Amino acid sequence: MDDTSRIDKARGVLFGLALGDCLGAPFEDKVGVTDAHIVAQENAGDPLTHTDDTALALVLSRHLAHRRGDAREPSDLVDLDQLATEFAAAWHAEPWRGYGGGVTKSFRLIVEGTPWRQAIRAVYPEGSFGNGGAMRVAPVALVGADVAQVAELARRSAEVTHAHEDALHGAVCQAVAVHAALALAPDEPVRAGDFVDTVRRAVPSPLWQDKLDHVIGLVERQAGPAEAAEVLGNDVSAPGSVPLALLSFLRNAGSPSDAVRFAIRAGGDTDTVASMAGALAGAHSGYAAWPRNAVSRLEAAAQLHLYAEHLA
Ligand code: F2R
Ligand code: MG
Ligand code: MG
Repeated sequence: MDDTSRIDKARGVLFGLALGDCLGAPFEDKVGVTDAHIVAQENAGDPLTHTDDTALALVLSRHLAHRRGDAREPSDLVDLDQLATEFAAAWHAEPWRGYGGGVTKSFRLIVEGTPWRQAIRAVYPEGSFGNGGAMRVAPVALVGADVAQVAELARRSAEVTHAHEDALHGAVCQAVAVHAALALAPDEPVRAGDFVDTVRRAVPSPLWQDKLDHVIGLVERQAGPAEAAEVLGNDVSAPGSVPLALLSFLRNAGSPSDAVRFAIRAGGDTDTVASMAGALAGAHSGYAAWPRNAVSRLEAAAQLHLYAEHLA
């Protein structure tokens, strides 16, 4: 892949993540949302304001970009102590971005001086299984050289807030899927079975294998958003949202706006599912495939361009 294509795909990932978040946020937990409602949002004149999903993805992008020059081992790209501090500082600067209840308490403890390993177990002793690790993980797919590196970086980027194994599997699932989508040419059809098999090998857990089996079944019978949400879930947990994002992409491969709209019409945690679907669709189709009017209105557009160029 030449430099221009690599940068276009990196922009596709980060702008897709942010666009899905911004377009999905107004529809969280709303029922009866149609394509017409979402298209009106895409074409409105207002700036598009992001939530915690994009805010933390920007922090992770900056972290990876800064560490790139110094890292001796690929795993050095994520410094756990530093990343935990940077995430907590982002929450402290903008607590109104719509953060989850558990992570809010953890970030407050970290800002007050509690070591992060202790802070993230203070709320849920078994760790959070929320989708916060997965929603922000896409930038690691831009810097990991292969599936093993991407999976390791995904786990490291997630474990500073999410200790539950399902949250870590969710981050790995999303990051490996973005990595696999980046490897496909924009005009290359996505073979859902092969694609899901790549992801499947990275998440060796009965629950996740079952979820991925359902994804394949739903692709085969061309399920719509309502059935997809009923079978896979559409909530703030990692297992209840990451598979739905993957399905939204696979059901609309080659048409990024439709992938985001499908995710939003599935309801529930719409900012996060649409954001993860957007990152996947942008990884496959590239920045050029996103509607210019909408991406130019993203409040973080300048930072997204900068980090995409750094990480590409
Ligand atoms: N939280 C939201 N949206 C709803 C609230 C918006 C706003 N704050 C408001 O008040 O209106 N969106 C964002 O949160 C999700 C990412 O969450 P994250 O970062 O994983 O946070 P957390 O708090 O760790 O987990 C989220 C919820 O999952 C449940 N949960 C997690 N682990 C649990 C456990 N071990 N036991 C029981 N419950 C657990 C809790 O309900 C957590 O609050 C994204 O959707 C992002 O957009
Ligand atoms: Mg959010
Ligand atoms: Mg959300």
